[in-house]
Amino acid sequence: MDISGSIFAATLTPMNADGSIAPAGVAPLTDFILSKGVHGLYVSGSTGESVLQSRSERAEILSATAEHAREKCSLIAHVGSASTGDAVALAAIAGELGYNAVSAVPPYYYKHNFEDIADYYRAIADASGLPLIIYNIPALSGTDLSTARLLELMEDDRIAGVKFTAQDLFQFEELRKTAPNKKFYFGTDEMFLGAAAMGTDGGIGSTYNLIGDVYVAVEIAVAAGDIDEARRQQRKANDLIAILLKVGVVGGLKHALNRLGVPVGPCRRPFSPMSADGITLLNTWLDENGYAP
Ligand code: MN9
Repeated sequence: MDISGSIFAATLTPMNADGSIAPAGVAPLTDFILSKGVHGLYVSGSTGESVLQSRSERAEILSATAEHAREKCSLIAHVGSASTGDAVALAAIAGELGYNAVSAVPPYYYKHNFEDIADYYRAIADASGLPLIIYNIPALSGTDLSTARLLELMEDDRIAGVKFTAQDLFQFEELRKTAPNKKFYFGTDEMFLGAAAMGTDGGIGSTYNLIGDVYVAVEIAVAAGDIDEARRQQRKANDLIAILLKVGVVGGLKHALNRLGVPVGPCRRPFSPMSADGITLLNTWLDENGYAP
């Protein structure tokens, strides 16, 4: 099955005031994201606070998203977990729900050897029957797969590519050049232009929930050879990202969307509410850039 489109929002998970999941919030959030021209959704990943959720909560969010968005855009289900059993169960659900692909971080917390990691990915591919995108995010997963190891995993036909959330554009370009039949999506929003300039199959990120149109514009400007416009757009994103990195990326994005009337609620603990200073800083940017309530 094909994964069409190149610009994917790594979706937030709507929650109620008490931190329980709010599947009813998925439809308005999806509609807001798609109204900005984004091509698809990457569901239940880092931005979705998935590691703070039970398997059944994640399944509910995967299901609510598929029901609302299956006919509207490409869907990638992130099913990665510390446990192969949980990842496999979610992968099977994603297959039944009509997702276009699954994705997974390497199994985390324990330091697994490469054979264990490869076995985990094979089990996920078997369970979903869908193309599998490896989610490489060494800063959070604790596993830094080398170029050679990523290429070794991709010898399996079912492994369709990599979501690359790291900063090494040299490694990214090497991977893309060496495995031209696979898809490589860049996941560090603040450097999307760098990846687009060197060549990428697309971008998947957290800030695409709010400013997806900016990444669409970067991609179009690069394709047109308009580097000045591409830089202007990336600078706009980076002004926001610099603030989000101070106030908290997921909490800041949820605050911005709530303020625009897209109800996504708070983050789940141990994430704490934003400080008053953080709210003022972020509101100032939102007001000055066309995201006032
Ligand atoms: O992969 C996100 N990474 C993390 C996606 O969640 C760690 C990115 O979209 C970042 O949130 C973004 C801001 O640093 O680049």
